[in-house]
Amino acid sequence: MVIDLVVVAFWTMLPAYVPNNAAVLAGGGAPIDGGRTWGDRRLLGDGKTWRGTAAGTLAGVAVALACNAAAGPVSAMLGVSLPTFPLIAAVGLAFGAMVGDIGASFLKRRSGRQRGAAFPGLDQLDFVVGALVFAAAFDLPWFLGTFTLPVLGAVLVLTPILHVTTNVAAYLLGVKNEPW
Ligand code: CTP
Ligand code: K
Ligand code: MG
Repeated sequence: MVIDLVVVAFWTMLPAYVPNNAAVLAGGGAPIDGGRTWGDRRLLGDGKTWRGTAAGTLAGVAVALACNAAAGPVSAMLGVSLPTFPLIAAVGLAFGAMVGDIGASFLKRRSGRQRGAAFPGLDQLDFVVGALVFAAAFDLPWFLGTFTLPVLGAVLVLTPILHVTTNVAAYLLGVKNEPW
């Protein structure tokens, strides 16, 4: 069933979805690039901070641990088989999501985009690519067993939709400066 697939994809990516939103709430303080520039442009910009990155990663791992505790009952309730997250896989998903977003900022600055500028496509998938690559690198057996092709496909369709809706919501709530 398509709905089961969407539920599994959403659950499996939760530790990667939470970090960026947590970083928005917790961000601030020293930028990772320390203000450094390459040519006349910043390396990453003031929007990528140590505090946001650490808080985002911790939040994603915390969500994974909560999911582990809830996986049994929630699976039974919904009648689907939801995965649990080994700690190393959780760290891979959460930290990878942050790294993907940071990598996108690097590309944005290189291409002349100011902090906060939109980069359609990249904005919606940077953290997914980062999360998947790091999860695979940190725990390949778990990754291969969890991200089957149908789940992967559902993730790639679901994520941009969720990203757009959560960011518009965060913008309307006044917690995010731009609706992307
Ligand atoms: N944030 C942070 N550290 C991160 C990611 C995000 O502190 N690693 C915080 C920053 O306060 C940032 C906000 O979350 O301004 C929104 O994140 P994002 O939209 O990714 O950053 P932008 O400010 O839009 O910067 P960029 O153009 O580089 O994406
Ligand atoms: K971003
Ligand atoms: Mg932004």
